[in-house]
Amino acid sequence: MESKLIILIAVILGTVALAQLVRVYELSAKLRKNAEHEVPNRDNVMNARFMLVFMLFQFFGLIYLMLKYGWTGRGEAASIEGVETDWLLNLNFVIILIGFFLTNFLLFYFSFKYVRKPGVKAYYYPHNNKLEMIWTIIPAIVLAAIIILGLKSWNKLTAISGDDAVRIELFAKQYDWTARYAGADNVLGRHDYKLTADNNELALVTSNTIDSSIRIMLEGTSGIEAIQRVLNNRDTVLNDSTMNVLRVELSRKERLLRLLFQMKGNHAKGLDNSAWDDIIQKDTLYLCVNQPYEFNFRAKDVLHSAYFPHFRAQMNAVPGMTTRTKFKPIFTTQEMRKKMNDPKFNFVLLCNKICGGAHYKMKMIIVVKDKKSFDVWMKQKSKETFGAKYFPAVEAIKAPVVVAPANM
Ligand SMILES: [Cu+2]
Repeated sequence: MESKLIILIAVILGTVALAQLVRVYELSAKLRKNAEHEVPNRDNVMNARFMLVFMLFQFFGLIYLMLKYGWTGRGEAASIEGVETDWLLNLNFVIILIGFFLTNFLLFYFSFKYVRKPGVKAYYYPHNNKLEMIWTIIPAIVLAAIIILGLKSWNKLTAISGDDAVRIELFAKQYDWTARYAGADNVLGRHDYKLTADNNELALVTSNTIDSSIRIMLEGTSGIEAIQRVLNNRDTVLNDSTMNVLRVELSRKERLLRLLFQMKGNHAKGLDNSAWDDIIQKDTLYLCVNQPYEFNFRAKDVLHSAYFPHFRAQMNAVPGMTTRTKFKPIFTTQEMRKKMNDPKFNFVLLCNKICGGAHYKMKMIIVVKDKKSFDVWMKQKSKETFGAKYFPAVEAIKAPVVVAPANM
């Protein structure tokens, strides 16, 4: 508080002192019989030289930084697609650098060269059609080329992959990533947010998960039957507002139950296996070098953005829709550590949208293994399928006898 007051007083006193200085300058100019607006030639020439110095400072500063940090400061791309994206980025860099040197040279050198000289009057030159054409058409062509090349590459990156690509889903929520490998059949099981439950975090659709959700909705601790019991209990006296809250909750749950029964009716049991063999993986994403991957993104709550800086890939994860991108890693984590001369280096998946308070820690380590050690890991991991982990006795579970009430 005290320091703020001192700063405020200093600012006020500084302003007063500045005003007084200006006043002194004006009065002294009057004494010297100079017009106030007349800038001495000496000052003009000095400013012109400063223009030149500033230009050289910018140019050499940029060149120095590029020499020190690599000319775009990005390091080597670790995927095939990344190499192509880098090519596009480099092209943009070249164009920007040409623009930077050209425009800044014209701006600062001409300010120096055409400094006002006593007795010389400026030539009045208001318009030139040819020049207008040149600086409209050239940037238009350059921009069109950049956009067309970018769109071509975007379409390629977001198209559905061929059968050689392994499919992985990345599920984003505040504040972590969950990966889902498509399993033995390389088909990701379907999902429906209405099935989100403790034992089905990713809301995968199978006959059993639908039945399980129906059971929770009906018989769970805050399920329909529990609410009905409270409402029908004559021994407890509830006030009107509590009754209303319970009734609203009941009708909401009944509506959800109807939707679940509808889902059950429409569900083809044949699709179950595509979800049962999926493998859910948290914290670290393991990839195999030289294997093409197709990533599908989903968000549970708000917008997130999956950002793989070393693979030069980025894609938004949007609630209510699935987005997609792909890449093929070309270096293992070990190889990259050697390249970067950093024994602790790791590839990462980051969230690149400010998605909430703990956004900064929404990160997943990516380990790229060689084929042999990846296969060893996958062999172990493939026992932990969605079915085995969350519905251990899938085969044994008989379709529970849950019948839609007649009025639904
Ligand atoms: Cu996020």
